[in-house]
Amino acid sequence: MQNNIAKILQDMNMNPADFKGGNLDVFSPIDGHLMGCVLMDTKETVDAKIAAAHNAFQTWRDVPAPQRGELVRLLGEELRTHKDALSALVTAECGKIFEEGKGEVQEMIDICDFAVGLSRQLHGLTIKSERPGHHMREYWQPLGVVGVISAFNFPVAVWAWNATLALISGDTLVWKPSEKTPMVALACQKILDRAIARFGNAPAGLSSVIIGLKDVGEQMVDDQRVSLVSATGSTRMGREVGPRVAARFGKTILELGGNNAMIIAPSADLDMAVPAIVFGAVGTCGQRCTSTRRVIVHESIYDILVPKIKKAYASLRIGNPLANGTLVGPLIDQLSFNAMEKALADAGAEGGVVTGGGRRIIEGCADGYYVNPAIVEMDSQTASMCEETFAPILYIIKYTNFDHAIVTQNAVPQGLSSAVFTTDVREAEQFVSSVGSDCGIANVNIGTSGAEIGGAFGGEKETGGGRESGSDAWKAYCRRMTSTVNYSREMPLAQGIKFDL
Ligand code: UN1
Repeated sequence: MQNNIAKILQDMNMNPADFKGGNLDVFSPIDGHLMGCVLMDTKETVDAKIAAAHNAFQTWRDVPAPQRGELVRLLGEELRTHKDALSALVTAECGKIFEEGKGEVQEMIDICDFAVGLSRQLHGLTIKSERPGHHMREYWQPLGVVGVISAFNFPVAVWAWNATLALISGDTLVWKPSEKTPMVALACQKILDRAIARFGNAPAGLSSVIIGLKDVGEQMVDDQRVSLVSATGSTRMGREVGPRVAARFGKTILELGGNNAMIIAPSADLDMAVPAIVFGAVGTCGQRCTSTRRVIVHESIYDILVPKIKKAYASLRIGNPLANGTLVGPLIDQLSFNAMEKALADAGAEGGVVTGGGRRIIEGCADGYYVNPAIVEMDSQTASMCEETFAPILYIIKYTNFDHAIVTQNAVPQGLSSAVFTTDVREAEQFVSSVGSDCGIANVNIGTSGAEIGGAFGGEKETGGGRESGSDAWKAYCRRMTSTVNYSREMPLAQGIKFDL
């Protein structure tokens, strides 16, 4: 494994020595070995990086947006060159299977392409004025420094969603990655630095990484110079970050916990539903914020669907995520494993019938926390089903009435992703109607996870309400300006007010 890492770093022209001699140990979830030891930022270096980003903003905001797009285009090229190596490092550091690691880097490449096009499309509105000889317009101006907080489970794509949109919008960046995945963040910085070198004249301090624990993140969150904090992680984290940023009137994009459900209707095509359920529930070892956590299945097909899911679970290849053919890698660490065990114990106490669960020892990876993905059959939606446990636990309950299934789906505090499997057009349309799913993502005949970058990504309620990635999410990285221009020779007031001097 250690040799693998050295080879991966070499493939990215990175020096393994850069990851030694620091004060933050990085362990691979694959086998628990010490991958590296990186240097944490101090109060002073965090301050210097924010100051540099703030300075860089003064010039970057004035670079024409399509030129800013050129930098992002070069970043996309560098990512294409280093896709396999970066994907392998993602796998080594966060444990997702190599195929999903590549998918994550592909999301980075896709958002680069999207942002390059967008850099020529940062358009505002023209609005008809009520006054003669007046033009009213809306501009989207650069906002400032964007602080990104990202989680271990999508350690590079989430940064790219934010960074690319911020850069083309004219913003600069400071990134606080999860303390569990600092190496991939430093690798992304190297890759961006290469693009910046090719670009030629980007201001110093345009984008930097700050490494450390909670205190480093808090310093960034509280810094007045950081105009927008885009934070991805737990609802608990969002509850702290949101009010702190709001207290200084900063902006936030919060992308927090999910508790995503699939409703499986009697007319569903089960050959499609089963793989979608299984990928949704066990992909990334159940550690996506979009992971499928609940299946709400019509009683008439329960006894057909559940055995099919169990059969698929029995054939899952669990093991080293770098190995060919593995479908389920390890959990991130022991704490995650403990949380899974506790959730399963709670489910049992609530009357759930648990299949699977428990640790699985993988040869050559004895210190990794591999688990048997679990299925919990419940009579109704219980308290523990309303919590997000970042692990492969799939709760299954029956429904009799479609309206009630939607109510059950919505009756959790989170509101990220949802799906219905049905071939009944009425059910499908109801699900995406105003009285349907209350989530930010509502899919029909597609699973809850694996969203494309082209749509706005995020969710409602305790998921935080933010939107990243595609559609018009870029507007959150901009300052909206309304401008009225009087090109007449009169000075009329709005609302017909007379104020004759
Ligand atoms: C996350 O888990 O934080 O939709 C993001 C998906 C991925 C992104 C997940 N495109 O599953």
